[in-house]
Amino acid sequence: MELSTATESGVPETSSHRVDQNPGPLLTAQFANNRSDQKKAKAVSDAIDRSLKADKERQQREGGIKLLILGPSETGKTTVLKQLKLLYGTQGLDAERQTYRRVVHLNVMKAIQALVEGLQRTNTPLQRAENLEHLEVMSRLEPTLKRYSITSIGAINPAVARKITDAKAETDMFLEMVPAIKALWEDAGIQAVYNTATQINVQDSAKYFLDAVDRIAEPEYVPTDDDILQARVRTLAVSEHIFNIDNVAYRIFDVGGQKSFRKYWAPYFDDVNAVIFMTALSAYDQPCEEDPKLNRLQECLALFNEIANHKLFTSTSMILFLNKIDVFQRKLDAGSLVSKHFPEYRGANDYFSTTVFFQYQFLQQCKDLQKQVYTHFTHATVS
Ligand SMILES: Nc1nc2c(ncn2[C@@H]2O[C@H](COP(=O)(O)OP(=O)(O)O)[C@@H](O)[C@H]2O)c(=O)[nH]1
Ligand SMILES: [Mg+2]
Repeated sequence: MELSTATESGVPETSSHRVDQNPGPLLTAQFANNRSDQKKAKAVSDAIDRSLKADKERQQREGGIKLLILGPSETGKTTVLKQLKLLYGTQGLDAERQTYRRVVHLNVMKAIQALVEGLQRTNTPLQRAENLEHLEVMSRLEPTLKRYSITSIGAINPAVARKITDAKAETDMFLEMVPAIKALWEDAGIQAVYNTATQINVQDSAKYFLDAVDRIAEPEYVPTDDDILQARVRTLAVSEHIFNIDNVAYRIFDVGGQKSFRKYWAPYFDDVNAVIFMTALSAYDQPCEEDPKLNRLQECLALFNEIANHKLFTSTSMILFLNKIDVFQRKLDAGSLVSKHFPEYRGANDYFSTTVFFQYQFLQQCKDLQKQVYTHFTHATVS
C-alpha cells in the first residue's frame, strides 16, 4: 500500500501533538499521495504498531489488542477494515464477494438516482430529448430502491446478507435498468450535474461504478477487490473482527457511524489500546445527511472532540485518518473554496495550506496537549 504521511505530503507538525511518519506492519492500507502531479508516495505506516508496542506483551497474555475504528458515517471506516482483511485476513474479501454483487448493483442504481434527483433539483436540461423516457424509468425506481436500501444495511451480518443474496428481483430490476442508466450517464446534462453539483448527495464511488456498468451487468459478474473497496453498505451497530498478526491477536471493531448508532459505541470503550478516528476531508463542503444545516467536517470535529477527550481514552492512542484526499484534491482543483465553508480560513486554496489548516483544527480539539495523535492523510480505496 501507499502511504502519504502528513509530513511527506508537505504538512508540518502544527501543534505539540506528534505526527507519526514511520513505517510498520499492522496498517499497510494503501494511501495515495495528495498531489495530482506527483507520483504517489510509497511508504508503510507503523502508526498503530508503534502506539501499541508497550501494551503488546500484556495484551498478548490477556487476549489480544483491542482497536476501535470510530467516526461519522461515510468516512471510510469499513473500507479500512476491508483493507485489513485483504492484508491479514485468511481469505481476503472472498467471504463477502458474492454478497457484494448485489451491493454493487444497488450502488449503481443509487448513484444514477442521486444524479437524476440533482438534475431535477437544479433544473438542468438533458442534452438528448430521447433520454426523457429514461427519467420516467428512474422515477419508478425510487420506491423500490428504498425497500432494498433497508435490506442492504449491514451486509456483514449473515442474516442480512442472505436477504440481499436472495433478492433475485433486485438483480432483474438492475439488468432492466441498464440501458437507461447508460444513456443517462452519457448525457451531458447528467455529466454537468456530476461535475458541478458538490452539494448533491452522490456517492464518491458513483463514477467508478457508472463507468463500469457493462462489466457489472455481465451474467458472470463477480466483484473484484477494487469493486468491494468502492462499494458502500451502511454498517449497522458494531461488528468485531479478529486478525492474527505476528502471533498477536488484534480485535478490531467497526461501528455504524450514523448519529442514531453512536449510542452503541460506549460499551466497547473499556480497555481500548488504540482508536482509529476516521474523517473524510472531502466533506468540507457537504451538509450532514441527518442534519442538513450542519457541515459534515464540523460534525467530524465535534465528534473527534468527544472521542479524543473521553475519560476512558485518557491513555489510548489516537490515530487520526484524514481520509478521501483524492476527492478533496479533486474538489480543490475544480475551484471549490474552503473559505466558503470555513469562513475563518484566510489562506490559499491549495492542498498544502488547506490540509495544514484542517489538521490543526482537529489537533486543537484535544484538551490534553501532550496527547499523541498520529495523523495520516489517506486514500483508503486504493488496493
Ligand atoms: N474516493 C474515495 N472513496 C472512499 C475513500 N474511503 C472510502 N471511500 C468510499 O466511501 C464510501 C463509504 O465508505 P465506508 O467505508 O462504507 O464508510 P463508513 O460509513 O465510515 O464505514 C464507500 O463507497 C467507499 O468506497 C477514499 O479515500 N476515497
Ligand atoms: Mg461502515
